[in-house]
Amino acid sequence: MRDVRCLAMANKPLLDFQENGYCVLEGHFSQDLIDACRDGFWPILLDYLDSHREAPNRGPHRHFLPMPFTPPCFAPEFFFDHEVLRIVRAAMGDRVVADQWGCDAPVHGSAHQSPHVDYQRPLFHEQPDLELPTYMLVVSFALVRVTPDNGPIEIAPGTHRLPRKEALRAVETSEIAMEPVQMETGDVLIRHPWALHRGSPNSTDTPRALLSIRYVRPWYADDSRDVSSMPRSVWASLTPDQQRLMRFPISPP
Ligand SMILES: O=C(O)CCC(=O)C(=O)O
Repeated sequence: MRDVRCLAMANKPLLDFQENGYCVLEGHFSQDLIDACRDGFWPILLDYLDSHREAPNRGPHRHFLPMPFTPPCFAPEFFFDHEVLRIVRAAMGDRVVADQWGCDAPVHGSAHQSPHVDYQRPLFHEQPDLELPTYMLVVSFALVRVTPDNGPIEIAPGTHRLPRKEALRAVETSEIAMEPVQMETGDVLIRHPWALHRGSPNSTDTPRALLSIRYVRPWYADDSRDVSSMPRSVWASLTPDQQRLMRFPISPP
């Protein structure tokens, strides 16, 4: 009986992901890793925000920038976490690859985005609403606590399983309510990019940095977001199994 309960607990995140289009693993990543990542990345983020203040690329006062692969911004633990990969592989098979690594940072003055999905084109344009198995998903974690004040991502649960028009109508009429995802540092959000979602306003003076890794089935490719190159020395420090999971450009030595 206890084993059955353990199994049900272990599978809950995967079932939530499949049913609602997202799940959260609470307190999953180590605080030390997050703190080190934040310490390394914060000056880069502030410089970027300073030079791109007038050129937000995700709506007013909302920025996306590719994450560097230099430690401590990059840590293998973020990409090769056993439990996260168990869920990713259960959803998409053993041969998944990671192909995006970036930061979304709404800043003071940002507003609600329109509800949207994270793919630009349906896989089969002639059947845009064809119900397909998952072929990409996004794993995110925050460098600061995400509270109602600093712009939690909002997700409309279950909309990844609806035809797009129906999903949009259900959200517009509030038949399906958007759920703000508040996060502690260390929490990991695993999200189906087809579930309608939107950024919400950050009314604080601290950028809300949410880092995301996209995993895809090995045959799927698009260049929907900028990515940084991985320094050759970082690539060389990975095991062959880890290298097989990473599909990023590698910088020349
Ligand atoms: O950062 C967020 O809260 C969501 C951002 C987003 O969905 C986007 O820019 O497409």
